[in-house]
Amino acid sequence: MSELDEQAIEILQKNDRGGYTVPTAKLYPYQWNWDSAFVALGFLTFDRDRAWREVELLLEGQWQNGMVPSIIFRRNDPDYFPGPAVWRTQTNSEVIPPIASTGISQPPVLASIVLKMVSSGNDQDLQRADTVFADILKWHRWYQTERLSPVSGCVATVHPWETGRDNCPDWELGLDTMQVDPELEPYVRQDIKHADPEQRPSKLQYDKYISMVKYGREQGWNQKTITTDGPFVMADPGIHFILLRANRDLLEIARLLGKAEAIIEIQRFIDHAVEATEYFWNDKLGAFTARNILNGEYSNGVSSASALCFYADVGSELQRDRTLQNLTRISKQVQYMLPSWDPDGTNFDPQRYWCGPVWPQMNYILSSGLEEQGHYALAARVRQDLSRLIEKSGFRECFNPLNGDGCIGTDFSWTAAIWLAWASPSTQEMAA
Ligand code: 9WN
Repeated sequence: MSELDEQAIEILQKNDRGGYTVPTAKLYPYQWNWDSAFVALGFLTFDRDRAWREVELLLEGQWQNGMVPSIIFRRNDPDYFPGPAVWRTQTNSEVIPPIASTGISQPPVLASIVLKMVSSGNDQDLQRADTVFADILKWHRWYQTERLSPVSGCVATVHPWETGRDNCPDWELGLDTMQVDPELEPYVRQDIKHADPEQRPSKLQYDKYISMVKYGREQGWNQKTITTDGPFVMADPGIHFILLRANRDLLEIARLLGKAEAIIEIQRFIDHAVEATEYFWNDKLGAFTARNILNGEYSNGVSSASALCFYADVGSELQRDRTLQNLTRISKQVQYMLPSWDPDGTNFDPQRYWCGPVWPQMNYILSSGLEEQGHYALAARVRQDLSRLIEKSGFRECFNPLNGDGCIGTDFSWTAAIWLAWASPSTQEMAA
């Protein structure tokens, strides 16, 4: 075990709050949805029981309607804004979350992580998967019943924070067609006290994010209304591809568990998503990109979510070829793959949140997809670049793709987890 492996374990242990893990102290002091899923993979390398606890505690926050929220506020922490008092999700008697939480979800990578936990484990892991299976299926069903946009035929997102790629230039399309609520109460941001403001979203972006929260609150977090009438309704290739892959993986779990009815239902979700993939195809750019569902407009840049078609195993041969051409072009412009935003796109900024930096979990899923589809050289580059970044700059939240500097959060849980489960040379040696 290397020194970095030991450090990664220490970070996970230090960020453990008793069964769930915070992404990093101070900046993100609660349990985040897709962070926890990746974190479980890290724990899996040295404490399987603890890995399962992470998954189980995340699902403790699931709403009655099936949604698994993006953040679970187990206790109020004044270090974070917007906290439970702003989201106020526990006031509506129709949804009543079991624990205070946000009113939006995050990329549903959980089923794919659970399949990894099962396929690397034994009967006990399968039994544990059985206890969470129904909840995960209920979450995937929620996308079909409450979040399907009749206009686009695909799952819609109603807040940039739901995509996990918070202020990627993709979302400017949707932010441009909405107004800041004129009655927005004054608020104090906490994030810029803990991170460099130059690397975080702007004041106008934040005003719009909080306006969306205000709108959701005023709708009593009725997800159907927010999806059909809300101020921000976009299609995210990230959520689309991750959900499609998660459904494929959930289908595999259903087969292992012999769940006949679920198999039929999940296959329907998959067929529907494969068809809806066309909505994202941006022929001008030769890539799958985000779209504003409210006016059909396409994003003007390739993002780190665009190439997840390989991870989801979807798209025609031509679409995949053109996507690969884009990836190859981008790989020549940066020292470290994969930037979260196209260096040729407007608003590329190698240091600012989701406008350029490399994110560890994105490298992991992108590289897995490329490798599964036989694009070994590119897959290896994406993995090795992340290893080099962590070796150079430590367990940061994300990294500058041009010079490898670490950005924003430090001692970051998913960076530590992805290192242990995938990017560490010792893990690679063991797999060989
Ligand atoms: C809002 C915790 C989360 C990640 C997201 C990342 C960032 C929060 C923020 O941090 O989002 O959810 O305040 O910017 O964009 O992907 O899950 O690590």
